[in-house]
Amino acid sequence: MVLFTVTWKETTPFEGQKPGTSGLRKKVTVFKQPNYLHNFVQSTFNALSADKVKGATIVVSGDGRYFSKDAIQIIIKMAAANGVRRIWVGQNGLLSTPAVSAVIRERVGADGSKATGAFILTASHNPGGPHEDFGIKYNMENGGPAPEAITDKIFANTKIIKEYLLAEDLLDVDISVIGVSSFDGPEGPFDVEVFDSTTDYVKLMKTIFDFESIQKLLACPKFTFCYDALHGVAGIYAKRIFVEELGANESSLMNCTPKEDFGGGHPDPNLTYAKELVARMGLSKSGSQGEPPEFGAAADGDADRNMILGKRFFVTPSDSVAIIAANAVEAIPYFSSGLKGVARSMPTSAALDVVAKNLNLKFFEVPTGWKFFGNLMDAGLCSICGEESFGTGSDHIREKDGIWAVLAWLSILAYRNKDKLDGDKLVTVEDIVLQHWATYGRHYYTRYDYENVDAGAAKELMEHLVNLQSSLPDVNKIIKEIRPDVSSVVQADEFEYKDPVDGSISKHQGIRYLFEDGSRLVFRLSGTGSVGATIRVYIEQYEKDPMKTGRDSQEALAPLVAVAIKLSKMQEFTGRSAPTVIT
Ligand code: G16
Repeated sequence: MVLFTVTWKETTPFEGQKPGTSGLRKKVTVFKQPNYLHNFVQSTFNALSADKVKGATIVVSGDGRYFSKDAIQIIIKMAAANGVRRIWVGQNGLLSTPAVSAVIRERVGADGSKATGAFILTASHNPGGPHEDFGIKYNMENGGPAPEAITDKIFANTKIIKEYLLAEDLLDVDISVIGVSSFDGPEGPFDVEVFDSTTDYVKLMKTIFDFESIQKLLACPKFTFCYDALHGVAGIYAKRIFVEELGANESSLMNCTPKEDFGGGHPDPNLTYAKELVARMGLSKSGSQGEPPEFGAAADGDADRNMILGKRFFVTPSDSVAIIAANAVEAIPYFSSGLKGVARSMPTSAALDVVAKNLNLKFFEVPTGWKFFGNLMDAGLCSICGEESFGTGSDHIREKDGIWAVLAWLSILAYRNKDKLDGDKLVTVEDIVLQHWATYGRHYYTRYDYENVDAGAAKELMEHLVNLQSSLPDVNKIIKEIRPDVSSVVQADEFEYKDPVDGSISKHQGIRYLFEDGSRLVFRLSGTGSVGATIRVYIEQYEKDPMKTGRDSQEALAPLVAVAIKLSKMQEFTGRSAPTVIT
């Protein structure tokens, strides 16, 4: 047994260690400052109840971005010093965010141990590398992100921290090799177990989906498939599930080797950043080379987000969750006994609301941030949920799940095509979406992102939009001057949420302008950036008439977009004449 000692190290607080929508995200250069990561980790240990630290089993891993390997060794040494019994690390420090959630909930150690939490090392869809982003967040025993009560405590602790505990002489653990390293400290034994990153997750997926029917679909020569991991951690799951388990051709995988800097790209699965996939699917302006595949999908760095594409066809995330919910009971064995309820984040389009109403399902609208779905799921109120920000998932874990979303779509396609695999024509992604619109109507939807705007200017713009809300007649006067053809605002407010399970209230969760015809304009500041501010403008319009659901969405939404930009005085406040990203 290798011995280690514990040292109290003096430190002083850093400003700005407030966890955002999903943990603390900053530039690597910020994280690399002496004691910066240590302060946050110790503040987290201090925010947890003693039984979740002393003698506990904690997972540490992430999307493998630059600085992860150093961070893992630091956290191991701090965990040992804080009396943690055992650390579980995915091989090479890799675990997708959904896989971490699955490991917390499902994995049982050789001695019967279960994890009570996890440090997830990721900045999600933000770029990686020495000059890019790093991030850390803590997930709880239910597998979901720490609730605000805990993140507030962490933040409060970071402001007063004076010392942290470190097992300085603990040797670095080789995280590339599966196995257990055992140590002995002042409080007893301490183990680090490196395990296979995919096993627990794959096992869980097999209990949810009918792999055999997906296999048949993928084996059909008429069904062509491709998957782009954007060099994030999804690649290792894609190889294991799509190729080894389901029989897809290895050539259907794009950018599936995880890289510390995501190959220099922006690992955000949207129409702007997933360029290679978008071109392969025939969706780029320059057209495609050759016939695009029938189905394409992408993931972000930590594989919790997803983008679903058909041949020359984009499925909005808001439509995607609505379509999965509408088809789940028939197409996905896990849901065969019915859905407990469905939920979406506030800025997500109301496509899911219409499905919930038609199928008579419980429905919830929560603020942005996956943690809000967790309470509903723990209380048995929600089976499927999703967000406009390319997040979709279910109560199988407590994180959104990029690979799950792809398997859900493949299941729907397999179900719809089960009698057609030998025929002339398959039901396509586009067919499924068009049929959905014909049944439920279409929510035209777009999001404009203004990235890296001056934080002061963004704040002023938001204040301006709140001030405007005090007089609806004035708002409507301005709107009519901009576009007389746009309907009138009937309600304007800041979204506030009362959690139906614990009664907690979250205020200031986005500025809403709701129109008489069901259209909506929503404005909010991103909570996941690492520098400056990102303003998000969400624009939505409902069309029930099946004859009018086939328009180009940017064209259909042009009047509302004009209103959103002028009403918010976007150019005056930010100096920006165009958004950075349109989805
Ligand atoms: C995180 C949360 C999501 C949320 C998103 C919003 O995603 O987990 O639930 O929708 O942030 O981002 P923003 O505040 O920038 O609009 P992720 O994938 O970054 O962890």
